[in-house]
Amino acid sequence: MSAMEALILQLHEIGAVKFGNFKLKSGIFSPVYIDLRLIVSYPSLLTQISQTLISSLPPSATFDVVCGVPYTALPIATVVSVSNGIPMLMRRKEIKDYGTSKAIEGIFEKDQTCLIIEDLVTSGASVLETAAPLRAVGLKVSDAVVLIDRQQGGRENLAENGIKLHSMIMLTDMVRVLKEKGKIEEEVEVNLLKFLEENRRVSVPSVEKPKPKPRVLGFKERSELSKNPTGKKLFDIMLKKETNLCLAADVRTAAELLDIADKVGPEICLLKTHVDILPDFTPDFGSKLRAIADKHKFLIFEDRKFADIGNTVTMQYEGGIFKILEWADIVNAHIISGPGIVDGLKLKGLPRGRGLLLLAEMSSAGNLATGDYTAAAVKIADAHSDFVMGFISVNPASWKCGYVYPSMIHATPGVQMVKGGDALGQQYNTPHSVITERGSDIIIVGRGIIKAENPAETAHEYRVQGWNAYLEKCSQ
Ligand code: 5BU
Repeated sequence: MSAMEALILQLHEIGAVKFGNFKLKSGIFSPVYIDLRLIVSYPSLLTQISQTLISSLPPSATFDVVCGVPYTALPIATVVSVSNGIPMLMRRKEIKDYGTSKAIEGIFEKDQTCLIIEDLVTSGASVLETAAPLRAVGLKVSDAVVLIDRQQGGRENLAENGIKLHSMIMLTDMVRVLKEKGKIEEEVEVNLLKFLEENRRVSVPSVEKPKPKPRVLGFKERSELSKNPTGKKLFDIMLKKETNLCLAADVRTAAELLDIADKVGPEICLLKTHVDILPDFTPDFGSKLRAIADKHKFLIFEDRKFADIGNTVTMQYEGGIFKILEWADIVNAHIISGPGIVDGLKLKGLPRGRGLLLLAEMSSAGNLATGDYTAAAVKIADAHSDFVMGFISVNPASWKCGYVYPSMIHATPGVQMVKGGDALGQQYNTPHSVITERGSDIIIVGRGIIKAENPAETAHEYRVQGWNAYLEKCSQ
């Protein structure tokens, strides 16, 4: 008797393979049900499976680490790891919204290859769910090994995603062996072969494989699409520094602002100011902040929220005490006064290569920047894409124009580690939800960082969360 036949008989004996009429996760009814969760109760069987899995792989399947698909394959992967001396990784099914919020636990290096281990494959959806976060953190996934292949399209679905499936036991082999050994009647075998014939390909359920959505472009491709020099620069900085964090530096004094800018500088792509809140502002503030920005390679965004007619804003932008045009790479504007405001700011800003963010949405409760107002902001941005580099937005994924608006940058205020709000109407979402579900690019964080005991450390945590969420979005 071959090792494979012995294994099939043992699986049948412990009741891991049952025949009848069962509803599967994919919704179809099946004459066979396989429950491999039982194998944890049979240590010698678990060892045997884990050893045979690895020895059944062709030499072409090389890898540095293994990762089991949670949960049933976790013990199999653990035994494979221990008995073959191969390091293992674990994928979290639920990503925490706090702490390090890692999707993948364990130590690895970028570009290492990870073998996925699975107990049973039908459509391949579970393997794909595990491959996505592995790929998002820079690992290569080219092979998956499975104990039992139900032969219902998993192999093809995985191949389409660049993963070669290696199966230890095919369902048809299993049924043949059980019939030969007198464990099942001929009728059961015929019934099962008919079922397989009718269900050759179970598609990956729509949750795992959404309807063709526009592909999420990365910052590199989007930098090429941006028509504004500061927009391009910001995309490039984000990519190079691997950060999509903007610090809202709402501190009490200019001295404090310069201090925190220097400390948090390495973690951010952008520093947002409200220069009119600083009691100790002096004319050299701009040049001092610029020097820090150049040192740490971040851009400066004065959150001035211009709102007047074109002629007035030209003067507000360039003149007064603050001379914002001199030192701020980016400013923002409401569109309440119509497109003339963009023309006015552009007159001064574009010759200096500056960029403008339009307030398409706001984070505060009950604000009026919704629906048609948001759509009007998008229209104005389109008509001035040489100067408008993006939007202040809260949920661009919900915009009718489509959430992939690749040349524009979407920056979102109202971000903290925990969803909630303050006593004056501010509303907070988490970095992960802002970047993935809400389709934004940059998280703007103020009090979440500046009120922390160690702002630089906390900024680092926000940065990791924001950047991992971006990588996750790109890998989908
Ligand atoms: P917070 O401390 O993270 O709540 O600070 C948010 C910052 O973003 C603060 O400077 C606001 O002025 C700014 N902001 C905002 O919160 N909501 C908006 O819609 C816009 C700006 Br626009």
